[in-house]
Amino acid sequence: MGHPPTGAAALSYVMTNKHEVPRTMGQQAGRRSWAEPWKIKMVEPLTMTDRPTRERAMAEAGYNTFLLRSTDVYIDLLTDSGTSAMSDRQWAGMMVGDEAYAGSENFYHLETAIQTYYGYKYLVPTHQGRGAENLISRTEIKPGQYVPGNMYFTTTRLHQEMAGGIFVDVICDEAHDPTNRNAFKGNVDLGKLDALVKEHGADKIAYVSLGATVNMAGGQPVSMANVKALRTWGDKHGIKIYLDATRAVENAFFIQERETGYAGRKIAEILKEFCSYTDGAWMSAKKDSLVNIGGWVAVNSWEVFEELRNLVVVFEGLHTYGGLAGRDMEAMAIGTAESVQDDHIRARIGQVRYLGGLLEKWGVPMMEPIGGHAIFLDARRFYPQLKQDDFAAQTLAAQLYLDSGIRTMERGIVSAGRNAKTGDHYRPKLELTRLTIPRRVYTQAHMDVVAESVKAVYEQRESVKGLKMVYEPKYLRFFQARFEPL
Ligand code: PM9
Repeated sequence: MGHPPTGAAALSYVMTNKHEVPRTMGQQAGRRSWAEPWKIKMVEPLTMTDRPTRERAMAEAGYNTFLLRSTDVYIDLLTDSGTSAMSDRQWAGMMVGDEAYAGSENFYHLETAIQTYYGYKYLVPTHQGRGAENLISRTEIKPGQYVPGNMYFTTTRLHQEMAGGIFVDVICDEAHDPTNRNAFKGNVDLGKLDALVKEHGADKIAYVSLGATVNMAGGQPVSMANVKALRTWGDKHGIKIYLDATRAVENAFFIQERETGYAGRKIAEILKEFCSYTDGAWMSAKKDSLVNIGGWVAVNSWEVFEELRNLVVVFEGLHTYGGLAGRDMEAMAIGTAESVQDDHIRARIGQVRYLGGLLEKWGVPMMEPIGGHAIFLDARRFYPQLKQDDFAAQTLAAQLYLDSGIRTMERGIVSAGRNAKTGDHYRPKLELTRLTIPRRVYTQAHMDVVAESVKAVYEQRESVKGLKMVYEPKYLRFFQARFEPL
């Protein structure tokens, strides 16, 4: 295991990203403790259930945690999407919603916030991230074009495919190995991009779809050096770079922590610099921006904006509300400003690492290094007796719920879905169960309870058998598929 590099070594760390993150860095050892930069004003009681109740609920839900009722869940780590606790300022903002059909004051506040913190010129609000994905995919993809990206995301790839695009994975190889501890496992491999241009020609490439951080790779970051290099590459070939900015604030934290020259820079500055190398972005504001609903797409080109603004009225609503209430846009504008505060993001990732640190200590196999928004358990190593077709990660999510009422999510073969042309399962190398931490919601004591449950399930791992799929919906099957125990 290496030490943080200095001098010439630091340059190679940035340029090649072959540098390993030491475990002590993952846990922020040697530094004073992180603590939440807020105190609790309102609480929501949790339900605790007994094992027979959970067994019944899990069977009724077809062993799919998405089909559980939330009242049957104790600690909900299904997703960090739309599950944040809003601040008192955001709730106050909800009270000044301007619910005019057109030209709501809150839209202009949101527009200013996105211009200020993300730096793009033109903004179109949408009801959530996939609304924005639909608009940008329809605008920028011609049928038959390739869309290279740093690992697929479920809804993103589906919209790209529905617009006639063909997704191609161009993430670095390290991202597919859960034991590899490189610092920037979200990076695009420019060699893979070059090969794609060589094979098909630049005009067959719609744009580069850049996620930061990379959700399906375990919340792994993209370096500033990589996005800069991408910009240069895009300019050379006349290919645009679009950012999935859903967790770009968390990405900025890793750049501040790991990349030479950024230690003294503010998260807000790093985020804006990162975005400046891209042509535009789409956003699920339900994550970084601390709101329960909302999204946007923003670009620098007037022509692209014109097309997006045209389309939004078909699918979402007028271009000054995009399917949202005025109050939602106000909460999003305030949440955007709160999300880039250095203390906020340090505590947010500190909590994820706290949980990961406990599991690391107990030898539980997981995706390393610990990423931004979640702990991803490595179900292949957790249950070596199960084949991928036994749905190891889905099984692990079910076992965690049965043990303690904690709800997690599969991120493996079920999430990957099927190849639309061949009908075969996509078989991702990563077979992961995600423990996703909502922002500003749970305490350190909740994390202790979660860790203890994972440990208990790990200790009983040998007796576990897998699942078989008994119902499979056509799109995004992980949401509604049903299973039975083998
Ligand atoms: N992500 C998540 O839990 C919620 C839906 S899938 C269970 O991780 C990225 C990187 C996302 C994302 C949603 C979307 C779509 C786009 N990009 O859910 O439509 O993580 O707001 O955003 C989920 P919406």
